[in-house]
Amino acid sequence: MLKLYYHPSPNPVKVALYLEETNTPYEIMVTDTRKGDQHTPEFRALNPNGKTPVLVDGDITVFDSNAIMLYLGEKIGKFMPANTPQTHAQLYSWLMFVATGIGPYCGQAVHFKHFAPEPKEYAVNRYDFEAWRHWLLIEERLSQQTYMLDEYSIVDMSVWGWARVIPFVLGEGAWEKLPSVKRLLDEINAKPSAQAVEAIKTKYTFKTEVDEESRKNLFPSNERLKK
Ligand SMILES: N[C@@H](CCC(=O)N[C@@H](CS)C(=O)NCC(=O)O)C(=O)O
Repeated sequence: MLKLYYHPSPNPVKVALYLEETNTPYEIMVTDTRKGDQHTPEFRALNPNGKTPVLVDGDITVFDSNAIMLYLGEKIGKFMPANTPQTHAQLYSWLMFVATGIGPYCGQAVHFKHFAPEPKEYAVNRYDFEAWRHWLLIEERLSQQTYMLDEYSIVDMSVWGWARVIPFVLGEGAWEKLPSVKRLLDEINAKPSAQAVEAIKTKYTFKTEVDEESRKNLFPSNERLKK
């Protein structure tokens, strides 16, 4: 059975959504990043980058959420556009846009707004600006068509992973400027597959506090400031 090394955060949830959407059996391998599970030698052997998710499929290991989405899409053959240069150009462009834009800028916006020490005005401004800029491009796309590609696909699932946490990233009023993103989020949230993903965090125990131990495990760069 597939093993999904998992924490209930934006990048791992998109993979769980794909597995639920395709009724693919999988085992959750709890990887509690607040407790430091991502830094063990066993985990680093699976993902040298020390981050969730990782998928183990027999003797095959895939890390990085969007790589896993492509791996599963190609293996299982569902929620992938037709294999033409035109449709794959759109697939790769938008999936990489999520991977290199939405994910990193939202992640840094969250870090600086909610977790970084002062002074942080410059960084908050930059990452909030960039996170907004990226989401407004998704909004524009989704205001013109129902899904990111011609049909519901792994790209929408990747968008969903981060759309779930938009108020935490951009602020409580964000949906007013992102109605089409909210439409897609609501549509996916209403699916039993998405509800099954949300239930994972209640079936397993994950640390919720962001205390000194969590900060040490999530933000190892802070250690350099103490020297
Ligand atoms: N590019 C990676 C980023 C993975 C990532 O940042 N994962 C987060 C959860 S969303 C994590 O494991 N954080 C723990 C840490 O940074 O130590 C992907 O898309 O999988």
